[in-house]
Amino acid sequence: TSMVQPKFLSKPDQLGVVACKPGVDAAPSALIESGLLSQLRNELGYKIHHDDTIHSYKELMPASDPDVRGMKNPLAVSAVTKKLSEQVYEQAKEGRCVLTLGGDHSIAIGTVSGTAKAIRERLGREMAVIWVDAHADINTPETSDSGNIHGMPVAFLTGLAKETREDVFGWLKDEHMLSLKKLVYIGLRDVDRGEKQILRENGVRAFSMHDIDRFGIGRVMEMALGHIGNDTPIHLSFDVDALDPMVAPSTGTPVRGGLTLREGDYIAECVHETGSLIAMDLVEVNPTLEPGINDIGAHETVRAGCSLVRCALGESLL
Ligand code: 6HN
Ligand code: MN
Ligand code: MN
Ligand code: MN
Repeated sequence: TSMVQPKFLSKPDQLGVVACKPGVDAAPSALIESGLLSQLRNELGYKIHHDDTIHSYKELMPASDPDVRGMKNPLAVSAVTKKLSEQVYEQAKEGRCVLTLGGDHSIAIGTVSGTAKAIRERLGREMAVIWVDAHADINTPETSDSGNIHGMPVAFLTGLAKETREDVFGWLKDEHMLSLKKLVYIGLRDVDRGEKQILRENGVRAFSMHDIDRFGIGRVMEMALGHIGNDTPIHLSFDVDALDPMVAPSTGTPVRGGLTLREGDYIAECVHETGSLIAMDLVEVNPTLEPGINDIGAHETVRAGCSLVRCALGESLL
């Protein structure tokens, strides 16, 4: 066989798992109940480090949480992502790959900052992020129409959005940051005007559905990984709404014309093959948003999510 040798993990057979549900209540439990962690353990051979808790972080929720610069629930999201950042950091600094089951995409403020800090400390390197999503999630509070922080995580992680208030993401320091040069998008098809301007002005590498149609997913992955380079740890942040709503309907902001199941799995497989994967987020799975009948949509979405995770962690190796 052709076992992939992880390049940046000191404990390649060990997986840190963080399960948290802010924003989308039922997702981590649905993923875990459908057997995801036992599959990773029994079929892929991972030793799993998990506190057997699905964190809701209720203890961190403020009594009152008025908007700041138009952001909704700023204190709650800041406190939760700060805590999550510490949890992910604790796992990543051990040299394990870290899987986070969310939660809406605002949790990436926690996960990416946590791995970025751990990788800097352990290896003295800057990591890259592959953001697979229908959306760019790079609004600043000022460009956002919705005020929803799940549309802003990339802006905070790259320093495009800044806040001095410690309790409103001011806890994000230099060691948590991601370079805009080390960010690659795949699957974009619903990008706000202000976001397009940000992407253009900063020369961010982005592969839209149009690019996937033109070049095929194979070429797109070659180009995306080529941009990141061989010698860079990769954090994969996968928003399930990158997939077409026909195959993953149970999500908060579905956009038609997305990735097929195979294209999604292929992205995850290619990232696995690099040997550079150090963390993955699976976000925006929301089984309570049930557009189909008899739970079919929720079940299919959970199945698709599980498949993405297994592919990123090496399932398809022959
Ligand atoms: N997601 N661009 C829109 C906004 O509200 O800023 C949608 C964001 C969706 C976020 O899917 O993770
Ligand atoms: Mn997203
Ligand atoms: Mn999205
Ligand atoms: Mn939009």
